[in-house]
Amino acid sequence: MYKKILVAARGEIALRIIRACRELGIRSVAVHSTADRDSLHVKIADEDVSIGASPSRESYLNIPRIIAAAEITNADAIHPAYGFLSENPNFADICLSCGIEWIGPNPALMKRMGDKAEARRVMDEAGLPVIPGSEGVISSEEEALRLCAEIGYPVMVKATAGGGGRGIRIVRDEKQLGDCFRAASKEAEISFGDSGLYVEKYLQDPRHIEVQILGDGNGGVIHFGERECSIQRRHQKLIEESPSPGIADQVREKLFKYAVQGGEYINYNSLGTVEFLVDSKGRIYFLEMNTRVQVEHPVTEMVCGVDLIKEQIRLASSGRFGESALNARITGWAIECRINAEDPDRGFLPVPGRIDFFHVPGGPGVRVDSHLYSGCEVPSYYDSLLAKLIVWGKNRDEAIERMKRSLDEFIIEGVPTTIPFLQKIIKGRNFERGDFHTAFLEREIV
Ligand code: MV4
Repeated sequence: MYKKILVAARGEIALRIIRACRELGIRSVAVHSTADRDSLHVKIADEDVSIGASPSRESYLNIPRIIAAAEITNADAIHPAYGFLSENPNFADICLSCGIEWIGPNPALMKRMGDKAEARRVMDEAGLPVIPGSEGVISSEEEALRLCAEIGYPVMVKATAGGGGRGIRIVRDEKQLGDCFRAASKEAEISFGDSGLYVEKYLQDPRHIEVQILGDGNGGVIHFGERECSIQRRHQKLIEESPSPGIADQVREKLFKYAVQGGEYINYNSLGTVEFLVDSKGRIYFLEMNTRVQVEHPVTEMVCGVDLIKEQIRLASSGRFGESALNARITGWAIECRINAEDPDRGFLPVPGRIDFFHVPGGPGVRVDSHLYSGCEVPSYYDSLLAKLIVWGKNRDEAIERMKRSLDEFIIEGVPTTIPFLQKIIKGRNFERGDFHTAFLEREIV
């Protein structure tokens, strides 16, 4: 087992990973920017290294500084968490060539799945149903016109280097295609340095459901059930739950089968997520694969009784599944709300500031993953996630009641938060019915 792990991240997820290290008897190293010098992840880690100025580019995205921090502290491995460098195969390669182990899949797989058009092609080859669309990246506007006429409008144009919905456009008809194509291509070039696009048939009001998997790199892949992630705003998930309400058990079993099949086909060797869209008729389509731990992993942990981060670390060091991963069974229901420092009345504008008072809910079935404490500062440089509130209940009704009372108990003073907005959704009729087709959240796709 590793003796020391450097966590290349900040916020709640850095804390989460440091906690897993502590339980495994592994020493932890936190890295931090100037703005984060008083952050909780720095306080609870065994060691910490200051890696640069507040902007992410100068600290959490600064590869030489992070590698230097790992060398100075003699860390055996780096855990990239989510965000920042977690999906950067180049960073993974550099770690490995410096003799530092990478707690994630092998870099070649990260690269393949990071290219969304390539991922589609590979999963099609693996026998997964993919959304009708282009076979790879489209090379010209003329080719796009020809293809889209074949597929039939509406279509979606997506950046191959994007993912999670960044750099996508709906195209309603042929007349819009040229403009959308050029705009998306330019945007992709600016955001990702890769202008490559692919197209897919636009599915009307699908559900977004993902399956958590763990692969051992020897052909073994296990799954930990699904997560319903349909409640999003501008491609940011707001509420996730497991299991997904309102899909038939046959559909659920197929999702598991496809996720495992996909993981086996690529010989996946870490924690990962296979994302699907499911239409109102229960038809399943592969969407993307994420090669990192995800924000919403705790809902899976709550229903499976597994510590996914510990299992991921154990697997990275030994190449074998742990007993608790192999014995995981799904019990009850879990829901997660993401609480952000944003003002819903000002278009969800992120609002940094001092947390004057912080009180978390507790009691049976309640978990809060947060890096906040009374008196801490929320810097303006990073994403606005303040806390994840996760509840477990023996069934969905109990989980919903727990979520309502936990949101009521939560006190965050000093910055506006999305708590009132989440309360409105959770208390609403559509959420209660598990009916997300009706798009009760404003669903701006572009
Ligand atoms: C789609 C889609 C419809 N058709 N792709 C991609 C990333 C994720 N944030 C949502 N994505 C979508 N991809 C095709 N071909 C619709 C969405 C979508 C969505 C899907 C399920 C639930 C909520 C959604 C909100 C916006 C976009």
